[in-house]
Amino acid sequence: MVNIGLLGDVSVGKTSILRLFVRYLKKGDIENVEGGAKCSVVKADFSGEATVPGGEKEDALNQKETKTIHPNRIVFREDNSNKAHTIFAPGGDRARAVVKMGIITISRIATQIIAVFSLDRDLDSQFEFFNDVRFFPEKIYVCINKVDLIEGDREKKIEEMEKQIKDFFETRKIAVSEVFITCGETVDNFDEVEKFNNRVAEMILEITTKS
Ligand SMILES: Nc1nc2c(ncn2[C@@H]2O[C@H](COP(=O)(O)OP(=O)(O)O)[C@@H](O)[C@H]2O)c(=O)[nH]1
Ligand SMILES: [Mg+2]
Repeated sequence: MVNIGLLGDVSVGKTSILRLFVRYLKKGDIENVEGGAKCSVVKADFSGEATVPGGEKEDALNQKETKTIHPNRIVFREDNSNKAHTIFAPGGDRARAVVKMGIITISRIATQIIAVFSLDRDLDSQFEFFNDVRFFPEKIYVCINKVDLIEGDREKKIEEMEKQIKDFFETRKIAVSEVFITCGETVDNFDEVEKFNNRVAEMILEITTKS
């Protein structure tokens, strides 16, 4: 059994990634991605989300903006092997004591960590989040999310960010096993949305089945 911890600054897309993965399991799309296999949701707990009053999404999409207070959690099972795995996604707002407690707890119990970054934002503020995380395995995975938000030379931007992230962790004696480029949202103005949505599912399957 693998315990994955999805860690990263506020709004990089941790909760969205978890929700997208649940949709892949529920709709059966999980069988059709690379390395796909039949899996079922054992438990999906998003009770750690609190609605942000007047959040910008509230009217526009009739889908309320939420903020993670307590860690969200899903448990899923690989149907063939019957192995169950858990993914935890705590909040990112470590200024709140209760959120910070969730981050520290999850970093302790996770057997695999995915450090999530947003491609469209400055890295310094995103790195700050990780200064508080005390328990790191020797090797972690990195997810660069929101790939759809970059116009122009996307490849170059990804390459630069990858290098900075690897340097950041390697200075702290943490090796980066693999970097996944993802889109955690079902946006409709991005022609490669399916490919990068699939990367979310492929990332989680690869990490759980490899370990
Ligand atoms: N365009 C785009 N938006 C995303 C993506 N992933 C998440 N979002 C949006 O970013 C915002 C923050 O996402 P959320 O999952 O709550 O981030 P968290 O704070 O890390 O849990 C939400 O409005 C999401 O809809 C992505 O890949 N592309
Ligand atoms: Mg969240």
